Amino acid sequence: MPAAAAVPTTAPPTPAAATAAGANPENPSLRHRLDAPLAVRGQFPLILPFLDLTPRPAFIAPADTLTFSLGLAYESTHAVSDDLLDLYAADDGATYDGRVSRAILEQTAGASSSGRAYFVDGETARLTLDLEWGVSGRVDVRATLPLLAHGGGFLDGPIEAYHETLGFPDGGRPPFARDQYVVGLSDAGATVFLDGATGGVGLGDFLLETRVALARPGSQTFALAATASIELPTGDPDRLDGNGSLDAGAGLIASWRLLRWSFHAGTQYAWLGPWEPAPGLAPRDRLAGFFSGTALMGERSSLVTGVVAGTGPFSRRPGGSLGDTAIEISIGIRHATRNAGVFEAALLENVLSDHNVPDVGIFLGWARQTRFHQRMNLVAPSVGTPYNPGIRNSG
Ligand SMILES: [Ca+2]
Repeated sequence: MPAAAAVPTTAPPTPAAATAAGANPENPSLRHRLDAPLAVRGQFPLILPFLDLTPRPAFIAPADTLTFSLGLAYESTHAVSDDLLDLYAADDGATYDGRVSRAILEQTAGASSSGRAYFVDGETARLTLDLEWGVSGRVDVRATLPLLAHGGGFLDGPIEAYHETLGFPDGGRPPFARDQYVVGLSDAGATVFLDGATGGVGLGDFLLETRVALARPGSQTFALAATASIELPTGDPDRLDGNGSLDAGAGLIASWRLLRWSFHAGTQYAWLGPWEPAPGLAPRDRLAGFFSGTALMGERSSLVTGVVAGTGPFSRRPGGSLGDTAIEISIGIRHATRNAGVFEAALLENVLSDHNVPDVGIFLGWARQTRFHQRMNLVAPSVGTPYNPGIRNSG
């Protein structure tokens, strides 16, 4: 079976035309699979309940295609407000045995000039099941169901050793107990505090997105698209898997292809619903942006880099970086198989010393595209269509 047989295209361009159009590999659908940004949103446990920007290309999915994707992000986070860190660093965590309780968090917030204290220490796995449907070539829709698992994890020791070996700042980890799961925020008398992960896997907030082409929908070299998103409150607010209310967003994305390079940039404004546990703790809407650069390497592989930055939902305040702009970078590789599938693996990193993003993580992804009508077995392919009838039974 030829490459990407499930996504037939018009006659392949000549090699010269392909280079001029930046469509190398020659098959545009193969390129579409290789040069998208990594679909990784902000993973900070206190921001995870809210709608955030997930980077997407501006190129709309071809009409009548269905793409099923799985993504797994696993991240380790350690974040602490300044006064709380000072308290524990004063005697190297001896007094409280390196453990933060709700009472200590609230006392520290009350005594702080900012009125705020926070502590986030844990590891979170987020698995996304994602279905994208190319409606018309100008419009596509996507549904994403996240599944979340939280725990103390196992990475605190290795991360401290890694920071020490490479001479990186320790991020305030040493005075605190290792491999615990604690997420706490106390601000102006309101507190959210989770000590110990609730076991098992929980549903996150269900995300619906659409993209609409704004310019040159057929172009393989430049695309501009508007986006609209709604996040439904399907996640349990008590596990911090959701915020318990509806979030909505609107945005703009642009993509360029130049020879073997592709660039994507986008922004999204999100109107966030109240945070059910304590509405006053997360009062701001979220503004986020991303930039992604990808380079095709060889016939079926690519290098994918990305930066995602966002502000909100927490207000800016001295005494910690919780309300500052959060910036996460990613770098990964992607490989397209010969049967319309794609595998990807990436490293997620926090390059700044700010305490408002996870420290380090990995992302693994897999996607496969197929034709909607064949997959759903709704119509038999008529004579002369480019569809391969055999695909119906090929799984
Ligand atoms: Ca939400």
